[in-house]
Amino acid sequence: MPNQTHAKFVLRTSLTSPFGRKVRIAADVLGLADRIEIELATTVDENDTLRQQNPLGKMPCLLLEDGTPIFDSRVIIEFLQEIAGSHQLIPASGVGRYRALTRATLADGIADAALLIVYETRYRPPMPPEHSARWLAHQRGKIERALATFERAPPDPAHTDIVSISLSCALGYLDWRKPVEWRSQHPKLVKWLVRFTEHTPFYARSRPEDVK
Ligand SMILES: N[C@@H](CCC(=O)N[C@@H](CS)C(=O)NCC(=O)O)C(=O)O
Repeated sequence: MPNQTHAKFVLRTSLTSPFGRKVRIAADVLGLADRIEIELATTVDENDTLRQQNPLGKMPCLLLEDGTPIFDSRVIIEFLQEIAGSHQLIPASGVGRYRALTRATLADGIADAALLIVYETRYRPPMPPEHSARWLAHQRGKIERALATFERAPPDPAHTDIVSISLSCALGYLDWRKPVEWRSQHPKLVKWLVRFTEHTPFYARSRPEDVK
């Protein structure tokens, strides 16, 4: 891979994607935002070049200057951290690294399950107008167990890392799409999100609700 020290990148994402939001926040925290141009992507459009860039048709996808695609959000954040010469978001090694990555995966699982609930409506034929109750309960179970785990041990709100970025974006997605009502049952997480938002101002500036 050519030297990336001064390179510019293209980020294929929508502004409402919780996973794209993770990357946008990470880029801001790492001081790389002005080297990343956002090119909006639409996952339902089969003519969108996203499907050539990432055959899975998922966003976010980062493009290097030579067109090399990098995905998924966690891999992009690893890449951005490396070119920033930082270990702020993901520890370099040791148990701390794998603990952070595991907790970040748990937080991403909330957004994954929430998306699958939203997609169940989007992709289901309109007639007969039936939801698959078992499928929805299966996804809600994942969300509830993951939220309960974070409620017992929220991250440090004064530390912006892969865990807090992933969790804040997952909670932001729950607030926006409302596949479950999470706030009444998770007072510690509600408090955590307020404090995280104060500590990481770009979080508020990247809200999907504000996207026109
Ligand atoms: N593990 C992936 C998940 C990405 C993902 O699911 N993105 C959604 C949008 S928020 C998507 O592209 N969905 C389209 C599809 O699944 O076809 C990541 O962390 O980037």
